[in-house]
Amino acid sequence: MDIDLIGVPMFYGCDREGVEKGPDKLRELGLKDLLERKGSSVRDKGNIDVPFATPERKYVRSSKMKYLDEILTAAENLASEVEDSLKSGRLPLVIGGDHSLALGSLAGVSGAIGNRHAVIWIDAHTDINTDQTSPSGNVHGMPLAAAMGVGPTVLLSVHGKEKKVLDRNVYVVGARSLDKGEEKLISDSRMTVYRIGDIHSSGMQAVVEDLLRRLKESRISDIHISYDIDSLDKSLVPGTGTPVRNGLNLEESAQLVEAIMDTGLVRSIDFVEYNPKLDKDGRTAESCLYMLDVFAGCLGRQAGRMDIRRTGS
Ligand code: HAR
Ligand code: MN
Ligand code: MN
Ligand code: MN
Repeated sequence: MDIDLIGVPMFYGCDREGVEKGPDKLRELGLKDLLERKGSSVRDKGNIDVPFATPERKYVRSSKMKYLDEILTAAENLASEVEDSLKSGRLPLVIGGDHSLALGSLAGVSGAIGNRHAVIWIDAHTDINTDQTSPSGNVHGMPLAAAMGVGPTVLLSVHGKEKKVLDRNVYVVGARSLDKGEEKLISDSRMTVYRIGDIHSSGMQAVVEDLLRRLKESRISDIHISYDIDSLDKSLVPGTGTPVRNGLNLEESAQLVEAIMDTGLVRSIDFVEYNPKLDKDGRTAESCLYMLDVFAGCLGRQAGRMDIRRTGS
């Protein structure tokens, strides 16, 4: 696969420093080399521009969404990069940074592909809060709602006003830490949520089969994966801002990622929430590299450029 590596050195969406070092740390640990060894051709586009801000900027624009201006600027910059990569037939691999970057990556996907794609959100959280339901004001808990057209206009209007994905084409896997407003949105929408309880009672294989069947029934031809490392169990990722117990193990996560990747329909990927500053013993880096190796193996088996044809949204 022809891959564009794009770093997003940003912590504004989680309001906890260190996660902005994620992209450079993963480069230092040999990410490009890893992808190339497995057979991909990689162009490192570097880090996107993220405006500098001191804590005084936190509530300047909004009392409910921290660092809103900075996050929106970064999202616009990222959306353009992702859209350009897709239009040139390359797969954008977006490395965070916190999960608010998905506002930009999903806007870029929608700019290039339209609204026929599916989003698979692998996460302990569903990230479907709005400014009204968020308990924290942290925008990394809001991007998936915004992408589906739910939330404040300002988050919905990144790189175009249309919905970035249709709720019936949204799948969350690994969820186990949800807020009240998020539960309400799940029951009011057509999104699919595979919770950790479902996964542990039926097994990952059954979840994967159900997911693939639904994608097929919906005639999905393009997929975006948004991989939040806190989907993994707390013990595997101490170096992330909001670790949650009772999570996926590496085998389950690899099984899931391989099944999705091997559809051959994945066009773009986010890999987010690795915080090197919190990773005291290197355990989290190890887990990240394990999962990136899984992605790399799948990507390496898929040759060349992608053919993206835009449909109306
Ligand atoms: N649901 C909580 C909030 O909105 C925490 C969500 C954030 N954590 C993440 N995102 N890492 O997946 O504040
Ligand atoms: Mn997340
Ligand atoms: Mn555009
Ligand atoms: Mn999360």
